[in-house]
Amino acid sequence: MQGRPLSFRHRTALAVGAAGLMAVTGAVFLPGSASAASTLGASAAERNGRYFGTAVAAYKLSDSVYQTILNREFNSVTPENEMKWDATEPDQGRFTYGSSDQIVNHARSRGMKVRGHALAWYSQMPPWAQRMEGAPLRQAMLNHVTNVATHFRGQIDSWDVVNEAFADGNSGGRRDTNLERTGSDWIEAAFRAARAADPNAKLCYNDYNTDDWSHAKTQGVYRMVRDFKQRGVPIDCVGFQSHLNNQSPYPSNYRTTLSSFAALGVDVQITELDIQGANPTWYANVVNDCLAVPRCNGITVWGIRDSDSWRSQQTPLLFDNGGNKKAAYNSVLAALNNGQPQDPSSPGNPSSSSSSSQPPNPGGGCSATVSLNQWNGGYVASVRVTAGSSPINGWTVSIPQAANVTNSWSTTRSGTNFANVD
Ligand code: 9MR
Repeated sequence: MQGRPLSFRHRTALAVGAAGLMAVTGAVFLPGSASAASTLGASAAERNGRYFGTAVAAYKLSDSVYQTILNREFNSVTPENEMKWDATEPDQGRFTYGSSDQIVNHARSRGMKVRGHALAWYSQMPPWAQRMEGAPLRQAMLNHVTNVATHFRGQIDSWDVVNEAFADGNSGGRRDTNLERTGSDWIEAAFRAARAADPNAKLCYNDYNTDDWSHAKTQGVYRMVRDFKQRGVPIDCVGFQSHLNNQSPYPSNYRTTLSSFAALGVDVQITELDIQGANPTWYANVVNDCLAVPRCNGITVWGIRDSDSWRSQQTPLLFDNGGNKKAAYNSVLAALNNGQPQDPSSPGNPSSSSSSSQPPNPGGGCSATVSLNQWNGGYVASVRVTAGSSPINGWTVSIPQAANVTNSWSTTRSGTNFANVD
């Protein structure tokens, strides 16, 4: 094992073979016993209660093809535009909730979660707010957050409290907007107002182009979240929009991004996923990465059919214009169904205890323990790698001989004998 500096100290790894040796990272193998849910939402729910959601437009709920797919496949919705500032407060102090209530009622009456999107955002502000600045804008923003979060109190699983407040490019700093110019603490003020209005909703910061761990923008958001956690600003989650395309490809360190944020003590959510050309491999990678991070609550795709997408010409979604499942759909469902039913770190997980052993010679600054749980048809081996005096973010568990690996979760294998995580 080798250590490299970073922020989390423990990782749990699981593996199973039908007979013989195993090893790897964060994986469960259930030969012959994997459940095979037939819809995205049902499968995600079996993975520790995760959700698989979609953006929804209220005016499409009367489209029978659209509604049939929505109700069949998804267990979370995000109003695509209906909760934005321009929709909910078109004139200052006059709040309108018709279309947002319609989506919330549709979802909740069917047991779906609702992601609220978005309370404070420089874009899609109503014209009256666009014209404001300084203290009056700050007060209007906080009043808006309070009013909208109060209206939906108790109905929202997670709120995008602040959306897209960081700049693109290499600065790692904030985006220059009229909200930013009200004082750089406007973001934490928005979070505090949201917490006061709806204490039970998870409060998220949400942004795009924050998928690549090495990007300045990702690091800028990371520093803000770390600071918020240190100072007790009420933030519960970070949303990664993950609009992936040829200019913003799936990054191989995506899992590192998710786990690094999670290590700060926040949940992570993939909030607006779409992928140019609906590359099935990239879609599966995103699912696998979410499943590998216990605090990744779920995935939302940004629309149902390609024709519903804000980037429809890129055909980035899971269903074609006729509502037929695409290859990416099958890839996503297979990845979900391959995920372990329950995270090893969850309380009460029966596979997390049984026998355990310590390798004779833990290497470097870290150590590992292995615990084994067997049942008919296979076994789960849990490998817990623990950092030594300094944190690590890269390590490898090697399999001495090729194990009979039948399935994996949270695992990147190279060759037949190694499992790597970074
Ligand atoms: O999909 C949304 C589209 O219908 C709107 O015209 C657009 C206006 O800004 O917003 C789109 O959704 C955005 C989301 O609210 C925030 N992240 C980027 C999304 C795609 O632009």
